[in-house]
Amino acid sequence: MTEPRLRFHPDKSHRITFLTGAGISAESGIPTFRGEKGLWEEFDAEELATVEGFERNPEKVWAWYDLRRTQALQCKPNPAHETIAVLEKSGFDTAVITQNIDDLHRLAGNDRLIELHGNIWKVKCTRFCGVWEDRTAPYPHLPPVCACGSLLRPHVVWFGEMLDESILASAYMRLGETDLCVVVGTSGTVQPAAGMAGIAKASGAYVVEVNLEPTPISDYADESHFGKAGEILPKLFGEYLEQN
Ligand code: BV8
Repeated sequence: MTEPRLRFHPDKSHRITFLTGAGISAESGIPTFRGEKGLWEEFDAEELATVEGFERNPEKVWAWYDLRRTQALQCKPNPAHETIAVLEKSGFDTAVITQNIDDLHRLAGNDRLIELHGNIWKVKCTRFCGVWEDRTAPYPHLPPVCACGSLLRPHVVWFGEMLDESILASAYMRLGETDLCVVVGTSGTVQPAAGMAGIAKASGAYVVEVNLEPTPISDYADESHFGKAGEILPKLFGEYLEQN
C-alpha cells in the first residue's frame, strides 16, 4: 500500500483551511452521528437536537448533552487534531472550520478556529442573560437553571436553527480566499456546512478529502485519501512539520 502523499505542496504563502466533521474525533472516542454505532442510529435527532424537542422535554435533551459532556471529559485530541495544531504553531496560515462541538481542536492548540455549531462546554440562558462556559459534568440536577430562574440550554445550533451570522460570514470569507481546503471526517450531509468545500473549490481552492469512505465531496475533490484521519493527516503533512 503506497503511503498517502499530497500532490499539492503547501508553503507558508498558502492559506490552508481544514473543514472538519465528527469523523476527525472518532479516534478520540467521540461517537460520530452516522455510520456504525452512529448517534443517530441510537438517538432521535428530532427529539434531541431541535428547539421543539427541547421545549417538549428539556430534561431529556439535557440528559443526552450531560452524557456527551461527561463522556467528552475522557476524550483527548488525536494525531489528526494535533497535526493541524502543529501546522498552525509552525507558522502556516491555517484555519479550522468545524461542525464539531467537542472542543478538541481548541484543546489540541488551534486558535484560528470557527465553530459552526457551537461548543458542548458553553451554555446559554433561554431568556436574556447571555452565553458562558460551564464545565459542570455531570450536572447535579437536570435541566440546569440560570440564576434568573430561566432554563439554561446547550450553546449549540440545533436542526432548524440558523447559524450565527457573524460565524457564517467569517467562514465564507475564509473559504473565498483558501488555497488548500482539507475536508476531514464529514459525511457532507448537514447544510450549510456540507456546501462549504464546494464554495472553496469554486473560489479556486485545491480540495483534499480525508474519510473512511467516499462522500458527495469525493465527486469534486482533487484528492481523496481513504482511511483513518489520525493515521492519514500525519502522513500527508508530516514532511511540512519537520521543516520547523
Ligand atoms: C439551517 C450540533 C437555516 C448539535 C448539529 C428541514 C427543516 C429545517 C432545516 C432543514 C430541513 N431540511 C434540511 C435542513 C437543513 C438542516 C440539514 O442540513 N438537515 C440535514 C439532516 C438534511 N440544517 C439545519 O437545520 C442547520 N440550520 O439550515 O438553518 C434553516 C432554518 C430553517 C429551515 C431551513 C433552513 C443547522 C444544522 C446544525 C445541526 N447541529 N450539531 C450537536 O452536535 O449536538 S449537526 C451535527 O451533525 C454535526 O454538527 C454535524 O454537522 C452533523 C454530522 O455530520 P458529520 O460531522 O459529517 O458527521 P457524520 O457522523 O454524519 O459523518 C462522519 C463522517 O466521518 C463519515 O463520513 C465517516 O465515514 C467519517 N469517519 C468516521 N470515522 C473516521 C472518519 N473519517 C476519517 N477518520 C475516521 N476515523
